[in-house]
Amino acid sequence: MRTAYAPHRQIASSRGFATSAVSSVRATGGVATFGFTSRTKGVNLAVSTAAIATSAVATAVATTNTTETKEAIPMDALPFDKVTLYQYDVCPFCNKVKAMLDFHGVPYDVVEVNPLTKGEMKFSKDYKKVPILVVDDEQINNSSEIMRWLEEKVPSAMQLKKKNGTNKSTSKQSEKELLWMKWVDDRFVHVVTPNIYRTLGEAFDSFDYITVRGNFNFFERQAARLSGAVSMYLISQNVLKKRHGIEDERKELFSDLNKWTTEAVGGNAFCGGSNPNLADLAVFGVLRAVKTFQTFEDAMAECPETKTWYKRMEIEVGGASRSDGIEN
Ligand SMILES: N[C@@H](CCC(=O)N[C@@H](CS)C(=O)NCC(=O)O)C(=O)O
Repeated sequence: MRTAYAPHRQIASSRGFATSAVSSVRATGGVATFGFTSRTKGVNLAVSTAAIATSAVATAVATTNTTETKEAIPMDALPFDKVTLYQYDVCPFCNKVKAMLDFHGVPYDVVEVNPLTKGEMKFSKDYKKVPILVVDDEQINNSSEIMRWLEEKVPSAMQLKKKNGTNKSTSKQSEKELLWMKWVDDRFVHVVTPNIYRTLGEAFDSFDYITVRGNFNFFERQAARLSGAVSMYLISQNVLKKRHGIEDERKELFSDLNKWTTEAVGGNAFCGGSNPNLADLAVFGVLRAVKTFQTFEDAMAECPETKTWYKRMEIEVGGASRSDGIEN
């Protein structure tokens, strides 16, 4: 069955981070993200710090390669025809959405947005952050809103829940899922960010990634590499950590991950019980975004419970169902 959607109806989120579109080094303004913009000699140098994460250099990851390609849901079985994700490749919020799409095997196109010009997002008049998901003619903004929207629309998600019975959305379970999803957006992302800029070396590693996976022209790329790492290191130390009350970023990351596995996952396989719920996918997405960085390696070494849960999630999520064949 196909549903007719209103053209580009926007589902705007009221709970999104308050970063401005031309964000963040207005770092004082609400950089809750891996993304920032700095001004260098009049050039508006926006760098997806989301970049943070995935260096194209596939450094040995403390996980096994379990990402078998999962069979994608045939488009015919879905209530829509075309799914396009506008993203910065390693933006943690975009990675939440990719985890969701991959988990359900929904085929999707990816448009890598140039963070300087945002030319690819001209169609979006008021909302200038990523991720944006366009499904046929409908635009959905904000990672958590997108995940919820997909959960309602993608039949396999519902079937999975019915079949197993353990993931029933009782109000208690929904509350738990909501609580931890909020924790990811309000806390976890902000703990991961300063970790990837913890030292100048780590900040440079992060920005090396941008030069490989981000959508920059040659000049933007060089500028981003040179100024991005230093800027983000300083911003992270002087602004982000203070804003989120973080002293020792590694220590707090480990403690947050232990909190996640103890309180959210508990004695179960997942926060969602025997199946992942949206909170599992959100935490997984944020971690997968940084999987080639020292932060991730340290976290897996220091938090064995998280490593076990992450491996379980890797199997559940499977390979990327994006149409360009690039792994997430
Ligand atoms: N609450 C939003 C936050 C999205 C967000 O802040 N995205 C960053 C990239 S990581 C962004 O687009 N910042 C604006 C910019 O780069 O200009 C969500 O969950 O989707």
